[in-house]
Amino acid sequence: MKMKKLPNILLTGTPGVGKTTLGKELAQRTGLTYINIGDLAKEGELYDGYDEEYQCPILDEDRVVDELDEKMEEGGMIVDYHGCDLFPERWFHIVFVLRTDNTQLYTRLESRGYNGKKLQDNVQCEIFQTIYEEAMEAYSEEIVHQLPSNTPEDLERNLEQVVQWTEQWTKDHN
Ligand code: DAT
Repeated sequence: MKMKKLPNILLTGTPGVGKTTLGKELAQRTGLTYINIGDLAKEGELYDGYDEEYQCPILDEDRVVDELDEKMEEGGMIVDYHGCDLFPERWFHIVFVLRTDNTQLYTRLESRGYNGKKLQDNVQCEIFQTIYEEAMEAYSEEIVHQLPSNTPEDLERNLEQVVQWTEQWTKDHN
């Protein structure tokens, strides 16, 4: 019996925009598998050195890609990461870049315990739409979509939209 084809979805954007919140709920509603790259790296210690400036380990991108490649080939994955140009383009059928207003993001990151340069740099990353531009360069522009992620209403609207897209994609490919 042939397995049902399911899409791979990338959720990306500056830390704090709501990728994890959306991704986990999306997995519940669609039955797709949620993968948090930060958690995966931590579990497998997929690191290559330590960044003194930001006080965090540096991701070993090659090992992350190797670790996931087989699963991604099977399909049905929701990947959550605050970067997007480390993954093979062929992995994803759609890319969502979540966007949050600066003041809102500042508050969220502050309550996460970010301060000083780390807080400033992340808010600036959002102001300069760094991840959106990274996504537009790394993937075909037609598959890159921005999602506003400021309020619970935004979250619900995004959920409904992505669930609907997933159902349509699955219908079209089976
Ligand atoms: P990320 O995974 O992008 O770092 P998160 O899912 O952990 O972000 O969310 C960061 C915080 O913001 C968390 O406290 C939940 C809250 N949040 C997420 N999406 C939201 C939304 N649409 N409206 C209001 N708050 C939201």
